[in-house]
Amino acid sequence: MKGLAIASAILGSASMAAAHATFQQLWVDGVDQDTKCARLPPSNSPVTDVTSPNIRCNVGGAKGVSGVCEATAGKTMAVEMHQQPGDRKCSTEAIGGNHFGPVMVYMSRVDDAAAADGSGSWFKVDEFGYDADNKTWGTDVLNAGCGKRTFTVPAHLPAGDYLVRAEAIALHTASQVGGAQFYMTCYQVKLSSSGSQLPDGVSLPGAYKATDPGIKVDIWGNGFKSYEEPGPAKIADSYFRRR
Ligand SMILES: *[C@@H]1O[C@H](CO)[C@@H](O)[C@H](O)[C@H]1NC(C)=O
Ligand SMILES: [Cu+2]
Repeated sequence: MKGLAIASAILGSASMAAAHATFQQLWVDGVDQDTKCARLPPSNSPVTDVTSPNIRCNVGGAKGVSGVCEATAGKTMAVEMHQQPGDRKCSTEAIGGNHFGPVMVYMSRVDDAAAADGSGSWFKVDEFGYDADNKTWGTDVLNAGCGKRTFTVPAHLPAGDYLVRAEAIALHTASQVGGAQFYMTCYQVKLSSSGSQLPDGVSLPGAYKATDPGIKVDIWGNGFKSYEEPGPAKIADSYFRRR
């Protein structure tokens, strides 16, 4: 991977594209939905401006697709990332090279998942930032799991349509403002549930600042010991019990 990074520096952006990636597939309760309900980005290039509406669902992601995946609150979903469109080979790293950083999943309740533009309220349902004990990043978890990150959809959410936003942030050049690379895909989901509690959320853009400690961060320095994910705290079961 060190070799790849050096080659990238010499050859420039054309070879960098090989290390870039997109979230593409969705699994619902262990069943592969492929890209049926994914608003696939037009390329595997990152978004770098946290103030752009592209930070919601990537470039072109305000526009819906026809497919909607049906899911059930309290059961699992998995988001799946790969470097190239449709290349699900587990022998290829999901996100390559030195693209280390957190993996997070947000959800937003919407009237119509195929029409929503992502301008509503987003709450965080999953995150894996950095485990200092074993020096594992969220992106390492993706690479070890054939691109997949599995999480449980909170059981207390109301039934209805949602956008599910998967995000990986590559921090290899994030010691400078604007150096973090954001890779997002939104999925269109219809949720069955007997729940009735919708968490408070945040706006995107809005929730991130270019200088947040989880966005402008030197992960290579000797001083780097722990990592703080950007955005709101992940919704916990305790959040719902309070209400
Ligand atoms: C490091 O620990 C986390 C749990 O916090 C685990 O998910 C991850 O797989 C571990 N990484 C390695 C390389 O063992
Ligand atoms: Cu990159």
